[in-house]
Amino acid sequence: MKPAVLVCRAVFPDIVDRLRAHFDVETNEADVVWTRAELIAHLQGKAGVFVTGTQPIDAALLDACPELRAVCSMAVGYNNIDVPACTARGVLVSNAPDVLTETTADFGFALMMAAARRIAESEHYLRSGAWTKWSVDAFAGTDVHGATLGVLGMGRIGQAIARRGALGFGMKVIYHNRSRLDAAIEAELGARWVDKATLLRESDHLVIVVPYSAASHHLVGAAELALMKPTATLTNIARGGIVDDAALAQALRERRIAAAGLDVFEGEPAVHPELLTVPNVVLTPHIASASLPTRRAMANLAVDNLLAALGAGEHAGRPPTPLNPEVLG
Ligand code: 8YV
Repeated sequence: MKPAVLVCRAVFPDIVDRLRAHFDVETNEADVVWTRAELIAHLQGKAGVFVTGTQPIDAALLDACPELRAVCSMAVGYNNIDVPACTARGVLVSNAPDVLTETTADFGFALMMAAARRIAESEHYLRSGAWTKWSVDAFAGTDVHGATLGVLGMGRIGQAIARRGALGFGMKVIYHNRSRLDAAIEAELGARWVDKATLLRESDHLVIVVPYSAASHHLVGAAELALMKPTATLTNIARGGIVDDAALAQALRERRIAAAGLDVFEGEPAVHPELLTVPNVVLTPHIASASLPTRRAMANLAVDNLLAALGAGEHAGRPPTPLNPEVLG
């Protein structure tokens, strides 16, 4: 009998077919966002599950699904998965790094530029019919080229954004991260490590790219926003909850910072109501990795991992991007 696996959300059918060649596959063609109880019900008898960045996989769920052997996500961020709980139960976990780095960095840069140059705000103005004459200072924003780019979290995506800023836009790059980059990478990016307060004080454009964890919850709140320049922008493409959205909305309304670009939100898909009414923020629905080729690459990588974790396919027994490889051996 073939092992049974579950694909939690609607995924490119041809990519799901790669699983069907080896497994009995249950899919969610209707793309229903299952409750926890529904997810547990669908997981009964399944040896593997394909998840996205939103299905919570924790100890209690694992205990309710004792046949589960592999949890393979098409997201790079894995704060929805309790990896130690999986490891303790011998369940392999994989994420989907690298394949989305450049696409996500492109989007982070676009959001930062849109905030700095007031693109969304001015587009809404035009669409509303309010544009009746050209004016010298209408929607005058802040420059990106030559400005100081501050990167909070200097992993793969942070470095790709820094590279765009330094090489493409002549920006001075400063960053804050728990660990410093190698000197050679700092030199290539022209990036200087600074403490968090210096990063907040000196950045003209702050881009947040840290993973979410208890330690990064509200890493940027009222106190941190108070350190920023009134002309600065803040862009968050990491996870909701890293920025205190209520404090950010207030800072934007009071023009204590100039503008923000947000792709992720606390409690998304709900968005803090104050953010929906302040004009100087660009809001997008968690789409930083959403180019078609990249979303397909992410899904294919999750499938590669699921096949391999359950002993099928060309990488059988050797998932390409495991988070807890110790369970394999
Ligand atoms: C995904 C993401 O779109 O990879 C991540 O961590 O946040 C996004 O790129 C989403 O989570 C897909 O599952």
